[in-house]
Amino acid sequence: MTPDKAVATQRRKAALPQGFRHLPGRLDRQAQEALVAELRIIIAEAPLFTPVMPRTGKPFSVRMSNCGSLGWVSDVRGYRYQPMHPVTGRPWPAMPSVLTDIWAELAPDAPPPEACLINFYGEDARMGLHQDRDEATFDAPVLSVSLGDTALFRIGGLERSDPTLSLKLSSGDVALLGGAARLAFHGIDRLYPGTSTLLKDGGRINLTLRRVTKPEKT
Ligand code: MD3
Ligand code: FE
Repeated sequence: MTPDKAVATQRRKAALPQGFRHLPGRLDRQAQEALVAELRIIIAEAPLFTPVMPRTGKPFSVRMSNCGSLGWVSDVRGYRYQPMHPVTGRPWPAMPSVLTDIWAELAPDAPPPEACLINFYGEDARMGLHQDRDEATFDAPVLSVSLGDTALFRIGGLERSDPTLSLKLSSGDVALLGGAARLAFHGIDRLYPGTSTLLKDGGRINLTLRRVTKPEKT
C-alpha cells in the first residue's frame, strides 16, 4: 500500500478532519543547516524560556522562544500572544525569509504569518494532546517545520475523545494544518533520540507559523 493510501485508510478509521498535509523532506539538508544557523542567532537574541501551565505553574517539558511580530507565551496568568519576550522584555526577532517563503507557497490565499513559535524538545520532552485556539482567527492554516530528531506526532479530531492517528515527523518535514484540521487535537508523544545529526547536542526543534489577528478586510 502506498503511504498516501495508508494515510487515507487510517484517516477514515480515525475520522480525521480534512486539511492536514504532510510534506516529508520539504527542506533538504543544506536548507535545514542554513535555517538552524539563523535560529541560533534568533535564540541568542530571544533566549529559550520554560513556559508554565496557567494556574498550576507546572513547567512544560518543552522550552520555547518566538520570532515574528507576536510570540506565544504561557505563564500562571494564562496563554497569550505578546510582542515582547517575557524575560528580556525585548521585541521578538524577525522571521527568517525561508519560512515566510514556504508560507507564501503553501498558503497563497492566507494573510502573512505574525508568529513563529519555536519549540525545543530535549530527548525526554513531550507535548500533551491539545488544540491551538489562542489565535483570533482560525481561517489561516498553521505551518510546522521539524528539525533534528524524529518525533512521534499524534492528531485526532475536534473532540479530545476522538480516535487519533500517529505519524513520525522527521527533520526537514513540513506539515500544514488547515481547514477542519486547524482545530484538531494534537500532540507529541515522544522523540526518537539519535535519529538526526542536524543538531550537535541532539533534540528537536519545531517551528509553527501562525496568523494571530484577523486580517484587514480587502
Ligand atoms: C494540528 N507543536 O506548537 S507541530 C504547538 O511538534 C504544537 O512542537 C507540535 O503542537 C510540535 O502548538 C506539533 C504540528 C502541528 C502544529 C499545529 C497544529 C499540528 C497541528 C494545529 C492544529 C492541528
Ligand atoms: Fe499545537
